[in-house]
Amino acid sequence: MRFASLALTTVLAVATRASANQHIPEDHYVWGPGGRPTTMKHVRRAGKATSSSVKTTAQSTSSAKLDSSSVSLVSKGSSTSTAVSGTSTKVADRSCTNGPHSRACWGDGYSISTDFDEKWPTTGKSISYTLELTNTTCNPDGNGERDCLLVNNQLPGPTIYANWGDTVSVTVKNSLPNNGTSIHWHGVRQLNTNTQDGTNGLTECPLAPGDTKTYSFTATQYGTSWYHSHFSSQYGDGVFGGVVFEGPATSNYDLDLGVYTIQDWFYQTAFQIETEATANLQTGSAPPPADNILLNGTNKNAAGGGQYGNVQLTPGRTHRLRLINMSVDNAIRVSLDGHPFTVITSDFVPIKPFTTDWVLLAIGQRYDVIITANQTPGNYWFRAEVATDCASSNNFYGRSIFTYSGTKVADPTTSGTTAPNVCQDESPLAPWWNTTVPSSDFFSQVKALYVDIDVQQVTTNNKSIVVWGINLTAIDIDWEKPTLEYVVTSNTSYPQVYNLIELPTAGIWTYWIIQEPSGTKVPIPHPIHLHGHDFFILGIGSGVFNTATSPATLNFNNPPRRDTTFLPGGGWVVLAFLTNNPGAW
Ligand SMILES: [Cu+2]
Repeated sequence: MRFASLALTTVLAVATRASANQHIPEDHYVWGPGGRPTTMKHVRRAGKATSSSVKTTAQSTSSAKLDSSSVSLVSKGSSTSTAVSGTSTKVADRSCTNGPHSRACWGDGYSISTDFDEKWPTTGKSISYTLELTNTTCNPDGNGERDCLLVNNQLPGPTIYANWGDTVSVTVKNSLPNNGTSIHWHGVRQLNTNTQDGTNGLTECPLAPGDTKTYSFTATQYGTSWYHSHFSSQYGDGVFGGVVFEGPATSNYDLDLGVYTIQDWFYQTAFQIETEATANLQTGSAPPPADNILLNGTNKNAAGGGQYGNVQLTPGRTHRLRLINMSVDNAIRVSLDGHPFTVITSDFVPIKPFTTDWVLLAIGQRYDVIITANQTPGNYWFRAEVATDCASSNNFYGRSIFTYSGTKVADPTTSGTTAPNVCQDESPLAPWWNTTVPSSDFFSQVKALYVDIDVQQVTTNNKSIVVWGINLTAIDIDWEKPTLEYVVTSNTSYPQVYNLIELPTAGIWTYWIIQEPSGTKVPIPHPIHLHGHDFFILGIGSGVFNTATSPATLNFNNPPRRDTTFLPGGGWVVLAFLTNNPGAW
């Protein structure tokens, strides 16, 4: 699957001084500046290869599915975050309370101008939810019942709501008879709560059938996100839902329409599709296309069955809609006929608003948009189109109906605008907070990470596995011994297959050139996501990052900030983040 949590980094062992020419030192390339090695490496977990080949096979295969493009990031030491500089025109004071005409305010001294890296409300409130996972069937688009793994018997699962600064406490009961699980809270910073991140193999063992765990963490940021199973391909069968942390906003609006989930949908289970995708990739062909796109869990199917979802707009009012792409394998573009979007967030980051007809969402990305109901009252198509320019494929398309209240719901006759076809993040994504990322340490701190898809010769099951590698290596973790266990027991003998990159120094800026190597088998864009931190996107480009000329093109002055971005197919993206949250990410 193309979506898997990323983490970056490498061993920052030597503080190499920048050369006079400000070139990137060669030792900062994990595999050397000449590009990728001829074969990817896969190292067996010590002590298991000979003792039980059957067990080793099973573990290699399953953990490759689980985290095929993950690597562990460990940052040790106390959190001593370096404050980033910020400016804002909205001043927080106690009389600044949130309302339709003062969304920049929040209350009690907090507002859109609060530096949420440093400070958030202490509400003293704990919000509790219980999520039960069951193995059942579902039929969201009328094509027929199929096996589904659902949260509280809903697709998508229930939305978690909390206020900025609340403690969120979610009890997860695994009533799946045949699956382990863990729930990851995508984009949630988990400041000093790494154990609550919900990543099998990194921060916890899978929750066995019948087991229950209560996750607890603080909403230090606000906006829109989602939770999903982090166990193998499981979330593709329905184990996900929205997350809303209420807080201030960079634009006013009257009504909040809540989360609007966008997802690809397959008529086979995620596990069947993964097997098929692996077989296809072994022969150099593409993964199977999805069968449909669901909007808030529904759509008609290609044969005309099923139902369109409906959203009611209040004439003359402005509406906030929280877009989330929860797909397994598809980047998706959306628009609403006759109603441009005013975009106010990139993931959990408030941005300077801009207006656009179409929004492209990589898997895991969120954009909150404002829609003004200022057209002739009636029915309007909401369109969700698979982004073929991102190498995504789907046999159908997403449609739902937005209706002005007072109008009878009917199939619209509206037409849309032509969708763009450039597979990259929306722009301009200017964070509301002006942040200057220091450039002085770039040449001494930057590292390159090669990310690519490949077939690894792990042949104990008579097949090779297909992986997304970071440093061209897939993570292969012993579920009984998550990375975090090594950290908390100060055991530094990490197996090489844990693909771990150590960041031993807290409070420093680190810089990462993520490169899909030239000569890649399949030059396709890939979502890049980091846990426990937002990253700043200093630049993107096609082809190979040129260490002599590309650095000058990077933007350190209020660059886009978020937790999920696109790595262009056959190209590069340069990210920066501060080591201010200890843990294994
Ligand atoms: Cu995440």
